[in-house]
This record gives sequence, structure tokens and C-alpha cells, in this order.
Amino acid sequence: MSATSPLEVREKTQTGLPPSQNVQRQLRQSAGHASYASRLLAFAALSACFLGSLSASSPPDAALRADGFSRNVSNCPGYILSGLHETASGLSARLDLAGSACDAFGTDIANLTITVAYETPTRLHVSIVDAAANQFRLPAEFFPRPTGDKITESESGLAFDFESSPFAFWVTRKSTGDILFDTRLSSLPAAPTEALDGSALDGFQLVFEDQYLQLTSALPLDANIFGFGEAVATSGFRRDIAENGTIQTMWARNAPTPENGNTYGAHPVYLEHRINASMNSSATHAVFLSSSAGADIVLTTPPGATQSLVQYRMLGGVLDLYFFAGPTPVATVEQYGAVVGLPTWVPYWAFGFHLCRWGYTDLDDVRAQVENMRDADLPLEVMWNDIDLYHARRDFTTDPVSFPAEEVRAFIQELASNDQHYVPILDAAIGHTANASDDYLPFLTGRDRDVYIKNPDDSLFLGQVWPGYTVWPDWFAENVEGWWAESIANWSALGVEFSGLWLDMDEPTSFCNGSCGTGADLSNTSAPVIFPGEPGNPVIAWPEGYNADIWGLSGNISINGSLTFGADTPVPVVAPPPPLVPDPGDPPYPIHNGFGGLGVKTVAINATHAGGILDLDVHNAFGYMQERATHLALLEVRPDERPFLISRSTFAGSGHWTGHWLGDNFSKWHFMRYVIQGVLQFQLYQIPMVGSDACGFYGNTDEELCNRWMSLAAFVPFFRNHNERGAISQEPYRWDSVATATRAATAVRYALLPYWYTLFADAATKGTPPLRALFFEFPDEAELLSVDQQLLVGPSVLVVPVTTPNVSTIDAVLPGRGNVIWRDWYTHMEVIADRTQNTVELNAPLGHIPVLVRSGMALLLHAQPAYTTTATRAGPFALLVVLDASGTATGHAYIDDGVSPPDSVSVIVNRTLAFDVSGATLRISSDGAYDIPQKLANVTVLGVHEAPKDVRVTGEGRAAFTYEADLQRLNMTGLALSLNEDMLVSWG
Ligand code: MIG
Repeated sequence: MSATSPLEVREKTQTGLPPSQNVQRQLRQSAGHASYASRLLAFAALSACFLGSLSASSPPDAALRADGFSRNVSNCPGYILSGLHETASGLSARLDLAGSACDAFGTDIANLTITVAYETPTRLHVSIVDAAANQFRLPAEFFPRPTGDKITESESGLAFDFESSPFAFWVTRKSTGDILFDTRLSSLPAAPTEALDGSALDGFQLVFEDQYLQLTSALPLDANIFGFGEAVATSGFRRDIAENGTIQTMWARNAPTPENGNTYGAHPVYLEHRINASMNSSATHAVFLSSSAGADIVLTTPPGATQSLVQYRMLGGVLDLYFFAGPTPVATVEQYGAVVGLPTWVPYWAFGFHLCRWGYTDLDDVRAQVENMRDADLPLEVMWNDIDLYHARRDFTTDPVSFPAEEVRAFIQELASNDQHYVPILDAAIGHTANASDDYLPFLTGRDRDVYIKNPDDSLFLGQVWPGYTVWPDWFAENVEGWWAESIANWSALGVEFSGLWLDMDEPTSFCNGSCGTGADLSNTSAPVIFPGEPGNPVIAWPEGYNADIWGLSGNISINGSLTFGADTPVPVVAPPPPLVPDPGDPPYPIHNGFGGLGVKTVAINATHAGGILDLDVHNAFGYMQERATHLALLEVRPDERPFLISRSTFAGSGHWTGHWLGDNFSKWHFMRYVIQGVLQFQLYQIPMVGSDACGFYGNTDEELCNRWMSLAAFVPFFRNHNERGAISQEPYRWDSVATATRAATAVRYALLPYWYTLFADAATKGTPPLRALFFEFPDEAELLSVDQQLLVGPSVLVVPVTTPNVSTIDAVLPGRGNVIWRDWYTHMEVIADRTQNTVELNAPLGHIPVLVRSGMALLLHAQPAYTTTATRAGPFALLVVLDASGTATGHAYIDDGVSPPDSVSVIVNRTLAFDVSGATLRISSDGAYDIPQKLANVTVLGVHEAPKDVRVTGEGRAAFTYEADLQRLNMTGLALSLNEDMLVSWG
């Protein structure tokens, strides 16, 4: 922009600040990249330009000041600590407002209580609450937190220190003396200053008002921060704190994976990793603010500052903070899991391939998919249906013409007889009856039992979704769980004999703003949104580089022998939406919600829940509450099966109830690139069962993108291809090359299932993240911190997906700095990286995804990947041992029946195997009550330097083997070893 635009003039007048880079970026972005997401962002930017305020504390205009709030925290007085009561395991004290109230964005609360508890050697709990207990607190009944854990201060790895006047505190890692969190003004940059987005940072005192809480901590300059989601960050998995800064808004929103904007879930937790290069050491810690309040969390570095900072700006609640000492990334994540709840057990079948789309017209269409997959020999484990299944787009129904219930039942039973499963969608909103003769029972029984969210006047709160006018379950209502379980059971009895459920629209999404149904014509059951693929909403987008005007609608990689590929386009940097003036009735501090007002396209914030809970306080937890209720309902309906859920809107602790898919992405290369950061984020959030819509949801895909995406998707936990209504078909059999790539990647996945399953058992029992960023395993290697185009499945399997078009090789980073031997999964050959760069160029022709295995590891595998996970499990096991330089390796495996839920004492009958290799001997120790019928049929040992003369197995005598010197590979085949006993295999 060379000349001053009217927008800038307007902005100057409104704020007195120079035009922010923020807005300029918005405008550039909206011009260059016309996605739905960017249109929304551009809209938000324009509104902001016209409406005003740019920061937490920019000068208020007269209209805003009418409510008496100053919108400026610079003269907030902070608090003074007194009445200190110290115990061996912590302290409590009063905090009283240190001067006159500033009433910045709410009314200052004069009297607070602080409680500090050393709970475990690696967990410190700091809670600052209003003494009168009027502020909303997460009810422990629904959001359990560990109670009773207590150690003495001297046993803690963390120290809490404070200054009394004004009150400030800091948390130190005792072993290193590092200060991890520090709210002292003397540690923070001098205020006022500004955030990198141009917004003002007026003051850093603790602010505790009814509708605004602010807490600021200094961080090391350009700190390595991960987490704060749900986010699709243009900076990658590592958050941007020093270049553009980050404003992560916590306000669950149905926005299709907006870059740098708030989206479906809210996770107010971050992990920080510090490397001490000179000491060759590192340590990780995490900070969790246990609050469902709407919020902006700011990561920034003020201009010229020598430190960065994190600032929490919360719209209510209390400051309930947990600090986790790690010190490894994996241990840190586990410690977080112990507070919010460990991930739910996942049934074995859920690791199979899932096929879905929006727009299967009828049951025949769905049946045809199952047949086509079988004909193409493409493993299909779970068939899904979207809202096409519904009658009148209502939950708990099937369309009598296109999906007759009895035929749906027969179809699902046929799937079951082939060891296949069925998962339907379940939307959050319940359609309101259209008139007095409408006998839609789920709505009517729910109304009778008083389970819906209300308006302040106690009438039903009405919004609008696919069925027309709708209500929403109030998950805090007394009868809601019974009604929900019964509705689910009835649906299943009707014919929809699902194996799991897909929870959508649980932000919750409405198509109108706030209470739009009260007084409206309820007989109008049309949705105000046109289905994609219908006139007025055609699906016209294609992947970067594909030109449909030239090549038509096939999406083929070549047409008449020439390549259908243009050029990849660079990804624009997208700033978060600027803050808006709050909608009337919204709290005075305008969080950067991409939709603007808090009630836009969702339930109004003044809607009420049982017990008088305001929707404002629990908006971010709607998804969590529904996931919990649905999980409990499934346990009631099928007490012998593990509930399987995939849900869109998640909150801290959701993983205890559900898995997650990353939502409505786009069929674009750069959205495929975001998959890895998304999957890694949710490992940190303790929702490890996560994946993307493979081949892309919005827009048409093409052969090459779908080929690469299916290959990647086979290496993330939740493996599903899902597509938008109206887009070209993208089931993996649609293109031969995609079918070939999918078969190959799926075979690797199914071979690895015992390993995957063990990783998820470790998640369910200890909170260990199954998937890992490279630095999780190699925490001292600073060069890995920004690597988020590769990922580790567990500690041992390194995946290097191709995420750009038109290439046949890829440069891989090999972690370990030469101290680890990496071998190619397919060939078993050693892969050697350049010694200074730690990188290597790998062959990656279309259809091939490079996978490397790490030395020092023993992996239990299925020897014969088959069509379903059941058929695969029926076959024998294999063991792959990759020796390290000193000839050792270890590993473990967890095995059970794959379906039983934990009983009341949380134990599933199981067997664990430990593998320990050294001195040319493999020791297998077997422990547990589960009887493994399948035998161990082969053992492959890589890294054996000399041809053995013979191989012996305990109790069996000599075993047949082959040895290949070039691969240093010892292969024992044709074994039939029981895994229910300890065993020794030795060679030499
Ligand atoms: O407004 O059910 O994210 O996966 O296909 C769209 C139709 C509603 C959004 C989900 C998407 C699903 C679609 N749903």
C-alpha cells in the first residue's frame, strides 16, 4: 500500500495509532488467497478497521466509555500479599487490591486467595481465586483434577517464590536455577510497550476483575513454545514469539482451519523447551491454566526487548495454574496428562482405514464404496456416513427413502460379518419440532426431561442448524446423560448399529447469531446455508498447480501424456484477526475471535445452563461435555466395548473421552503440510487419536496430492479419507496410483499395528505421547526444534512424508547427530546423513513414503498385513530388532483383546512383552494373564556384523536362519514361538 487508504485514515482516527501492520497484512492476504477462511478473516479485518479498538488497552472512544470501564490496565494497582500461612507442602495467603480499582475491562475484585501446593516432585499448583468464590470454577465433578497429592517443598523439583507488594511470583527449576515463569515487573519489559502485532501492552500488574483477568510472565528471548491451541499456525509447530508474535484466542469456533485464527478447540497449555548448548543439555516444562474462559493468550517480544513474554487475558474464571517440571518433553506431556486425564483406550479396529464423505446419496452408493474398496484390494476397516444418512437432517434418524433403517441395519451387519465397522455422524444441535403434530421424539423427550440450554428467562434457547431451528443439550442438566444414552440406544435399535460415533458441530455451531429462533416461524425447517455442490455453492477450488480450465475435472496427474501440474504457490503469512469492538452484552475486553462477537454463529453467551452457569463461562467446554456424556452413554449401551469417538471441538482433558479429527481442511498442498503440526499439537494436549481429512476436505483434490496425503495419513493415528459434498470423488481407488500408494502405506501401517497399539497403551496408562516431534526424542539438538515436516511414530519410526508437488526425492533430517543408526524400513539398508548437516536426500517417487527405523530398538510386528485388522491379527507376529553400535536393543509390547474397556478397577486383561538384546542374545520376558494365540514366526536382527554359525532358541534347539552380510541382516523364519512364555534366542 503506497498511498494512505481510507481504511487507514479511519483507523488512525479511531485509535490514534499508526496503521498497524496487522491490518495491512490482512488486506494483502485477502487479495491473494481467496479461501473461505481468508474471506472470513478479511471480513473481520474490515470490521475492525471501521469499528476501532486495536489492543487490550488502546484509547477508548466515548461510546465505549459509557459503561465506566477504562479499557486501560496501566493504572491497575496490583495486589498485596498478607496473612501468609506456610506449611511443609505449600502456602496460602490473602491478596488485597493494592490501590484504587482500575476497572479496566470489568470490576476489580478486592480480595483474593492464593494457594500454592507442591503436589508431586514435578508438579506445582498455584491457584489465585476470588475470596468470595463468585467467579466461575470448573466443576470437579466433570473436570476431575488430582486431589490429595502432596509432597514437601524440599521434595519438589520446582520452587515457588514471591514478592508481597506488589504481589508477583516466580517459579524456578531447582536443579538448574532457571526461572521458568516470572511475573515480576522488574523481569518484564518496561510498560507501556507494544506487542509485535502493534497492540499496546500497557501494564503488567496482576489484574483480577470479574470479566477480565491478566497475568504476564517473562520468557527467554524467542523462547521455544509449543501448544496453545487449537491452532493452524503459519509459523509451524513451534509458535511465533519473536517475529510476528502470536495471539491465540480461546473461543471454540466452527471456522475451517483458519491460519493463525481461533478454531474448534481450546487448549490453554504450553510446553517450553530450553536448550543449554554449552552444557549439551536441555529441559522442558509446561504450564497449564485450567480455565474454560474465553481468552487471548499473547506470545510476543516488545520492540527492543531482551526478553519475550506470555500474557493471559481471560474473560473470567480464576487463575488455576499448574507447572510441570519435565524435564524431558515426553515426561512433561505425561505430567500434564496426570492432571487433565489420560487418553481413552482405543479399540484395535480404530487403527484401520476409515472411509467417509459428505454426499453419498444413498445406501447403494455407500455399499458400492465398500465393494469398490474390496475389488481394488484396498483395506477398508470402517465405513462412515455423514448427515446424508439423516431424515430431515435430524440426529438419531435415517432417511426413509435413501437410507431405510432396516437396510442400514442389514448393511452394518454385513460389514460386521466381514470384520468391518460403521460410524455415523452425530450433530450437537437437536432439531426443534416444526409443529404440534411433529413427533420427533429425541426433541420431545429431551424437552420433557428439561435437558436443553435456556434463555435467561428460562425459555428454550433456539438457534439454527441443518434441521432448521434447533436446541442444544445442556450437559450440566440433571437428566441429560440418561436422555442422551437413551436416544443413542434407540438409534442403534432402529438399525444404526454403529461401532462408534462422530461428533460434529460441537463448538457448538449455529448458522445464525445468538438466540435467533425465539419468535421465529419454527415450521420453516430449511437451513440458512446452501449445501456445497448445490446451485449457488459450487465446489470450484483445486490444489495449487492444478488448472481445471485446461485439464478439466478429472484431477488426473497427466492427461494425454502431459503432466497436469503448474506451480506450487507460497503460503501467505496470515495474521490473526484484529480485535473488534465487543458486541453489546459481550465482556468489555474484545478477544480476537475471528467471528467478532462471542455469540456469532454459536449459542449466546447469556444462555444459561443448569445451576445458573452462564454459557460465557463454559462455551469452550461444550465439546468436552458432549464427549464425556457420549462416552458414558456408549459404555452404558455397549458395556463390553471401548467407546470410540471422534469429535471436532475439544478442551483440556477431552482425550479421556474422545479422539479428534483436525476439521475442515482444504485440498491444498499447504494444508497437507499443516497436518503434522496438528497431529503433534494434539499429542501434547493428550488427545493422541487424531488425524486429518486425507486428500483434503474443501475443494477438489487431485491425483498427486491425494497420493501423497494418503501415504502420510497412514502414519498418523486416525487414518480417514473424508471429502466435501459436491467435490470430485477421492476414495483411494479412484486413481490407480493413489490405490497403489495407499495399499503400500497401509501394509506398513498394519505391519506396525502391535507397535502402534503399544504406544496407545502407554498413552492410556501413562500419558506417553504416541507421536513425537523429533526434539521429543532428541531434546538436546537445537536444529530439530523447527522440524515439523517429519514425525516420529513412538521413539523408533521416523516418517519423512513428501508434502510438495512434483518431486521424487526429499531431504530428510536425521536426528541423533551421528550417534544413531537409521535404517530404511523397506530395504533395511543403513541410511547415512551428511555429518555436518545431519541431512540426507532420500528417494521418494510418487507412491513411496520414506520410513526409517532407529537403532537400539526392537519392534513387534504383524508378519502378514491383511485386509482387516482382525485378519491381520489372526496371523503370526514378527520381531524386528535394529542393533545399535554396541549390539544392543530394547523394546516392549502390550497385547490384549483389543475391545474390552477397562473395568471398574481400570484393568484390562493383557500381556506385556519386554525385549532385551545384548551380547548376541534376545531375551523375551512375557508377563500377564492374556493368552496370545498367535506365534512369533520370524525374527529379523539388523546390525549383526558377522555371520553366525548357529542360532539357538530356548527349548527348541537350533533354528534355521539366513545371513546377508551387506545388510548385516540375520533372518530367522519359520519359527512358531509362544509369546506367553519367557524365551531366549541367541546367535553366534
Ligand atoms: O457445516 O456434516 O466438519 O466434516 O462433512 C458442515 C457435514 C457440517 C462439518 C464437518 C464436516 C462434515 C460437514 N459438517
